[in-house]
Amino acid sequence: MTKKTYLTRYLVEKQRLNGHISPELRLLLEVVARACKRISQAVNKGALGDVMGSADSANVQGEIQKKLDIIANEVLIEANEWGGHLAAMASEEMEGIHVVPNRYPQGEYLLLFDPLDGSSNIDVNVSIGTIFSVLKKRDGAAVSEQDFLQGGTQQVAAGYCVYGPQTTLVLTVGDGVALFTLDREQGSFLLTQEDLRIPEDTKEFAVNMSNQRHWAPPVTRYIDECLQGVDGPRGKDFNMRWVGSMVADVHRILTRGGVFLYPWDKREPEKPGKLRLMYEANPMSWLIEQAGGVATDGQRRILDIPATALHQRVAVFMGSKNEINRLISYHAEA
Ligand code: P6P
Repeated sequence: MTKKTYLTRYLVEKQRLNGHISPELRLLLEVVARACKRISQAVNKGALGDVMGSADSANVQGEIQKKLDIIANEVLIEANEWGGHLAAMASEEMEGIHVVPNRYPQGEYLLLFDPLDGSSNIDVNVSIGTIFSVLKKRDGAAVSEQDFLQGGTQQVAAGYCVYGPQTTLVLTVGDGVALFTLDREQGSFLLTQEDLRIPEDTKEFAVNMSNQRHWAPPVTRYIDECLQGVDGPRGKDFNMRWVGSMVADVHRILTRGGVFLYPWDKREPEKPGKLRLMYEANPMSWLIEQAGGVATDGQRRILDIPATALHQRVAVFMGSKNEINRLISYHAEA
């Protein structure tokens, strides 16, 4: 009988055997996982529940919010504010931070999340997900937005939950990447893969090709060479995938290799990119690096990028090591 390791046992072993995480961080991650289960249930209802379509509101990014964006955000806040592990939360769906109300004990951790990434895919039944990142509050004064402005190397935990054919939680606490599949009969996340490793080479790239004419030359050069395939300098054919949900594309890369690109776009030259550093690029970059991949904005390791604003954006290139290093070299030659 093979040992069934559910999320709690995995985290207890990380806490007890490796001393890798504190009891409070373990409890926080279990609460986040429970919130993801609830979001999964809401997502799975689809048209059977009052969860489809847009709400009559826009978020701080100016994006029209889907009903499920708001539901997912509320589930994460409600699940996490009373437990005593957190001091505050930050979300793609909220302009400022949400400080744990005084009626609850405050903890030392900070939770950042994109509650429902890829929400344009909700109404067409394509995989979406929750991305989360955990930081530690600096000691001393009352928590403020400034506490959140820490670089990606300061994360103590990062992960996502993809709501697809399976509901899958992918997590790192700095000791490799583990994959848990939701066992709906048990209502628990079962460890189904450990120490994920991204192949260093790939024949698959993920980018929104409709933006091709707006990219900087190093990116255009890289994708052009991929498209030339076996007849071009790469000497091999490439395949393309673009789901439109970062969690789905990154999950594919973590499980079979590939590269994910969301480049700077000359239509909005003042913006470094579309994706957000604090709760999309940083957690995904740590997962990619923990699985042996590389994550860069073209010039800098994403995890080294200074955090200057809660919703700051960044260009993102991440995935199979040898391909991303090629992209970095093309940026250096430009
Ligand atoms: P586009 C979803 O809105 C998201 O933030 C990521 O999940 C996804 O990779 C990207 O934007 C899709 O962007 O421009 O292709 O719609």
